[in-house]
Amino acid sequence: MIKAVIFDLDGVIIDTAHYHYIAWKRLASEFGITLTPAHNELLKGVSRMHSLDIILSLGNIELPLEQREQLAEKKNSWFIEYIESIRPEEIFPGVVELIMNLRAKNIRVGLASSSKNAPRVIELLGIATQFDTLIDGTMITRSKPDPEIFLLAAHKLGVGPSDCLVFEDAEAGVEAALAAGMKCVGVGSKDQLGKANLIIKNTGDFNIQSINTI
Ligand code: B16
Ligand code: MG
Repeated sequence: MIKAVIFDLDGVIIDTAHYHYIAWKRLASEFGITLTPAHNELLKGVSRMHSLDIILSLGNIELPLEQREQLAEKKNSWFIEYIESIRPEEIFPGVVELIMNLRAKNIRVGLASSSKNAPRVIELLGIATQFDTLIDGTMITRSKPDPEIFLLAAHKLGVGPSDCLVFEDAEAGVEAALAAGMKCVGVGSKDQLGKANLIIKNTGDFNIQSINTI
């Protein structure tokens, strides 16, 4: 029996993944690197510094830590600028209803985002009170695909990992959920998320009646 559902944020509840992409693309272009949507799949769900390291490795660029931290900060300042215009209307269709329906079934609901900006995004969307626990990138030491974030969310929700179902749009996130011993719904395409127990195109497509048969 699924007792808790844990949602990723970027790409599952709202398309902030797009804002990450354009900010990274802007930074990459300063190094003559053309970031493509395929490269971007590698960045989804992973931490800011790890994402930067992936981008620099595309151009075979090695830089000292101090300079990499400055670059990560620069990307983040652009990202923060982009997200300030986020409005509740940008929540993907059917997501608020899905969360309400889960809560009506006494299923606990958590959020587990690798993003250190997740609290601000959730505030802008006005949905903080919908979650029984909110875990963000400031609360973990290892980002997805490590299972730490989902295990922490399950612990805070007071349920065992095998009682949890995770919604993820990133390959690293699907791997993290499975490594935590949880079931995982992949939101997106089979090409990236083939390991998930179920793949749906949009979060709102999920049929809550099938929750215990995944
Ligand atoms: P920040 P999620 C992840 O969020 C993003 O998918 C990933 O692209 C980003 O690098 C990471 O958060 C860190 O974000 O720079 O804001 O701390 O998908 O786990 O909600
Ligand atoms: Mg995501």
